[in-house]
Amino acid sequence: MNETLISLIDRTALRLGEKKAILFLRKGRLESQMTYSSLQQISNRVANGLKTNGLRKGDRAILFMPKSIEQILFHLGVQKVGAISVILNPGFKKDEMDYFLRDTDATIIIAGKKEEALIQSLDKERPMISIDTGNPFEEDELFPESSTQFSLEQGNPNDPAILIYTSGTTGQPKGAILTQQNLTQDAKNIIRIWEITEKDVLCHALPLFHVHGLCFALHTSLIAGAKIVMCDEFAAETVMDILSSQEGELACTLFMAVPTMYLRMIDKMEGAKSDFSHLRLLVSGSAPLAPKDFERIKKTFGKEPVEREGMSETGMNFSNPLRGLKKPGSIGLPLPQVEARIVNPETFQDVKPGEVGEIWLMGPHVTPGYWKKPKETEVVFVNGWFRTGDLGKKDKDGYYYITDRLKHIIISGGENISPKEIESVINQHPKVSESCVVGMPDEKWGEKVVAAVILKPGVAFAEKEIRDHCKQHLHDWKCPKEILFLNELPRNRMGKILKEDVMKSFEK
Ligand code: MCA
Repeated sequence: MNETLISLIDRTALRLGEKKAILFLRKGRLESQMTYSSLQQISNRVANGLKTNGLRKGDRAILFMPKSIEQILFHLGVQKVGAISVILNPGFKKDEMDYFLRDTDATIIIAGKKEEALIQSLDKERPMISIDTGNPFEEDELFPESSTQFSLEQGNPNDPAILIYTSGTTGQPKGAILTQQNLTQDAKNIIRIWEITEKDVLCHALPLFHVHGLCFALHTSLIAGAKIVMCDEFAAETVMDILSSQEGELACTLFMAVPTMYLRMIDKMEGAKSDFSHLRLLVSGSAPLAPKDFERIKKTFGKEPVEREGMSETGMNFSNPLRGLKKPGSIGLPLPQVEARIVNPETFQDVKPGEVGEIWLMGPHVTPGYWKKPKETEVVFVNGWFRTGDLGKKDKDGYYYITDRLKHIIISGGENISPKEIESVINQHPKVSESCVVGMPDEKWGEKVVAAVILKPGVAFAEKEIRDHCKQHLHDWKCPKEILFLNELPRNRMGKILKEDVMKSFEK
């Protein structure tokens, strides 16, 4: 039988039985926990319940809810049906959700209590299951009347398994399709290079709506049989407490995070000394880790972080070695079966060793494309090679570095944000003539979203109106941290806006 993500997880769960799989903490307090056999049996009930609600193989199921044990059980249930999990950021606003409902044409939505009203306001007809994730999880909570027996769908490596929406440079996010083969290849790669086993305990403080928290952290842990200490959200002091536990059921061996999280925790530590020698692996990713921050992590935790690189479209591509030289500023070496080239983006010829070019990838981990977007899919592939849109180079030891981006994407607190999407929202404001959104370097966020705005002639100053307008139409994380009003936007002779010059106007 072809391996699928869920067949690998199910096999581990059946083998490990009463071993603890997930300890769920809410606001730092241990609230509920689940063994591998409960995970296996309840996700069977959920799969049967979803089928009763009309979900079929290949359908899309949107999970629009807070991070919770229920969210994981629905994700596994959707996978057991052979349907496609679409896990979305619960902070999305009405316009954003309207787009996702249309783009996925989801058969069913699993919504949290707070998110339910927003879905209702958009589409009363679409089947929705509303889940109150605010109370401690009870084992008989989900579909108690459904059978705990479920025979898995025969999987096919090319079947789409999840959609991960990623900011597009054209404005609207694109649903990167990850197939069963993409996910199983990715998970096996990571388990292998980081030697994840059932002896490990992962501190999971990432959201589940990106490949970082979903694939690199959750899927690998469940397949390897590790225990997961899962936080409902990231809070620096909570995570520091967990990571400081050297024994007891919250004692961890692994931690994965974005640089902003590490910096928050280091600030909280304020130089206090703690022994983290029980942690065998600290991973940093989703945004570049500055060499100075590599050193700060090393100083605070007494261990060098492993910086790695991935994409929503490919899962993980590069990692510094678990055992061996970790190079600050480098994203490390290609993972098994990841083929990488550095190519001149104009001529498509490989650059000379050591020179900068666009990183192109090929391998069983690479997406087949974007959901219902054939044009956007066509432009990212050249003779089967995936164009990352990242500029980089390789050193003489084969270590890769990302040096710049060809695509206009801002990475704020590990979140990829499209300037175009924000500009189009700002430009809808009746007082705005045009705008230009750029990412400015920022100690806290890595890059922060800022907007230069040109008001229409004769209208009054409108900063608060524009801020409120953004908050109404955009996820909070996308809203500009700074708004600058200019008389005109700097342009070259062709009329193209000069982003570098716009950035200069924000330099203090
Ligand atoms: C929170 N805020 C942000 C962000 N997060 N602003 C900009 N960018 C952000 N990323 C704002 C909130 O709106 C709020 O604003 C204020 O900061 C405090 O919010 P809070 O939630 O307390 O922030 P935090 O907890 O201190 O830090 C946020 C965070 C979060 C935990 C770092 O940003 C996060 O979970 N980032 C990781 C996202 C992720 O999983 N990335 C992986 C995708 P106000 O005060 O105005 O209300 S990339 C990926 O998967 C690739 C493929 C890969 O390889 O990993």
